[in-house]
Amino acid sequence: MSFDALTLYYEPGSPPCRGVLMFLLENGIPHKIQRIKLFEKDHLKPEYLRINPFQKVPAIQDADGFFLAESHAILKYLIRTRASMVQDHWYPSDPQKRAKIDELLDWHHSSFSWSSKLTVWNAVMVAKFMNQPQSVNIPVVEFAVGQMKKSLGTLESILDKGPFMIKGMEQPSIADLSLFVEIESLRLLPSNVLYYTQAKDRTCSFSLTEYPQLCQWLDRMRTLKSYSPVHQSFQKVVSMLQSSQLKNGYAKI
Ligand SMILES: N[C@@H](CCC(=O)N[C@@H](CS)C(=O)NCC(=O)O)C(=O)O
Repeated sequence: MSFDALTLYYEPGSPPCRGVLMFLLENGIPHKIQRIKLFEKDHLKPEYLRINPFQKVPAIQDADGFFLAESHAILKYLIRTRASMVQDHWYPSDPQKRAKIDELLDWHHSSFSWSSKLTVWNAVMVAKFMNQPQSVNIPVVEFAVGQMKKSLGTLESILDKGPFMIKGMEQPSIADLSLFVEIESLRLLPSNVLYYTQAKDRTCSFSLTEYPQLCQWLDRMRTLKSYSPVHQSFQKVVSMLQSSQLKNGYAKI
């Protein structure tokens, strides 16, 4: 099988898409990118549903036509099929380290990512970019922010034990990568999360500076060579939001 023909179905605003692309670039894995525009509902079109019936990005198509969705499954598939290209620290062969990575990846999707996505999607994408503040369900966003803060507190305490998320590791794993892209997207949030909604006078505060260990870890992750190329357009959006609303403050660190 020729691996050159790996296609990544990608939307730059999507954290799991950025995580998969960072992984491909970090390990020099040849790939092509096909943009899926969520705002234009490309992910609901019949030709994409054939690739990913779950109606989400990211997804990949391998050279032999094999399709796969879900970022964690994609990362592990790439590790298994391109073993010689992938540096061991991303998913070490040591079974206990690997099990701890799996544990954190599962926890991420069951406990953290839904609250983060729900918050950013409603408080920024729907309220600001789609200009539909009236359709944001405020109690749901407040609940999601509470859950998100609880998860960030858990990650903060995990980082008491070492520079990366897996104890005993001096380099990042795929669990660090997957969490990183999700947490980086929280920079889109204003310091009053409800600022763009119709409840902007209600306070629902958020700042990553409340998690100092996490801030240091984010800085460590930003030194990866794939960070800048993958986050260029994301950074433009953050800057645009910051310059239009500086007086409100941002969850910037
Ligand atoms: N657990 C999935 C999450 C995928 C996901 O939620 N993708 C979002 C973008 S970040 C999406 O495609 N949303 C479109 C929709 O739900 O309609 C993964 O890790 O790949």
